[in-house]
Amino acid sequence: MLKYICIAIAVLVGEAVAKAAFPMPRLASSCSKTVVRRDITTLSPAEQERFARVVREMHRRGWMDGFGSMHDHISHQIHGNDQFFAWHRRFLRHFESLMQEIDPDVVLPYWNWGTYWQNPYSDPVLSSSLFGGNGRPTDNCVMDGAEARWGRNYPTRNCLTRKFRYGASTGSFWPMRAVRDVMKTAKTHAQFRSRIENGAHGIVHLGLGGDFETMWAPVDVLFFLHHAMIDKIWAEWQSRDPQRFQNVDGYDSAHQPVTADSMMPFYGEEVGTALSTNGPGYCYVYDDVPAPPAVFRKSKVMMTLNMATNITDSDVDTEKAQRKLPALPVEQSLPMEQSPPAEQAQDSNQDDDSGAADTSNGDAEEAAAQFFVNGRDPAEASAKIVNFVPPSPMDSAWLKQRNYDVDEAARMQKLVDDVVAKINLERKQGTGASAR
Ligand SMILES: [Cu+2]
Repeated sequence: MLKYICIAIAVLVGEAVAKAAFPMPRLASSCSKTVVRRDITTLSPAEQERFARVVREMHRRGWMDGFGSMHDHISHQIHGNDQFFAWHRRFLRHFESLMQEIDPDVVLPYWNWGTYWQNPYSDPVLSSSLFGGNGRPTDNCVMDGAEARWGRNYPTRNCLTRKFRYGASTGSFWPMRAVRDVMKTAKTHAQFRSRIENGAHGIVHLGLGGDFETMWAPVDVLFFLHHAMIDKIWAEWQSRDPQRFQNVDGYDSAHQPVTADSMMPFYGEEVGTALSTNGPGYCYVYDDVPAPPAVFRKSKVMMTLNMATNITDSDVDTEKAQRKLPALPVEQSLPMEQSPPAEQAQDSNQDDDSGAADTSNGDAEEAAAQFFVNGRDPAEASAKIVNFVPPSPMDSAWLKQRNYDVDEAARMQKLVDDVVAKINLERKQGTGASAR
């Protein structure tokens, strides 16, 4: 008990200091409702605009600098070790809760880079109607989309930058089929974390370049959508075994074991409290991942804190209700018909590697393939199946500099190469295989 009181005092002091510049709302100890995080491309134009409005306001208040700075300062504690998944889940929830201070009905969407894994630079998410694309050639400043001409004040005063890996293009990302391969084969949390962090996760940071490939990447809101995708992938892996909502394994940056009782850096809450997306204070599910079972771990630290400051669940809820802004003139309900098709939801839990996988994205993949036949006769191109291209290896200097595991990255490179070769072979044989 004394331990938790000490931690609670430390958290309260830390909060007071942090609050001066950057709000750190404490998580509620219950859920008044559970929200659905969706693929941003399935949001209606009005919902997308509403989201853009909120993030512009967060930027105006300087909060994006706060997120970039915070992530950069503790980067070695939250990357390259098994705090990675839980800490980033908490970090996303922090971001989402600040979004909700501005507009209580906005939910963090995710960026499904698996849809346009072949030609991410034609992904609508990277278009001017959403997050904008590459920085301009002269100074890499992002000039279009929701973050057009944004400035940042961390780590220096500059514009927000992106610098795609290959000039005009980012290079390929991972197809979901390769991600699901990892979901299937990784048995422990540590294995799964290392494979995802050093594979599918890293390639997106490297591909977008500029601020996105640094440890202050959270100055770019797109960081949160990319990490929501990573969080969704973790949630899907967890949904395959209920034990994964209760326990973690592996090591932290100080080579101490990570357990459900370990504290998350900066937040001072137990890792165990972040293991379920719809546990107390988190209160969300993903649109195509089965909802976690209703077994939650309540934080001993938070209960002690709430006792110390007399905050009860009902206070938190009332406080939230009072903060509600007047309703905005847009539809409030989530249009369910815009959710991914049912086949995809089934596919998310499917271990079967065969051609029975979801093919709803075939058009995007064919369009993606067309990119690589630029300059060829279109008739010839459509008559011929053009091979998909796997992501190219991440440079080892880049990996080392950012504390990635070079050996794991090489193993993941082999895995994604093999999966893409398999997809290409199946396409050639006309077995109707899908990359997802
Ligand atoms: Cu991170």
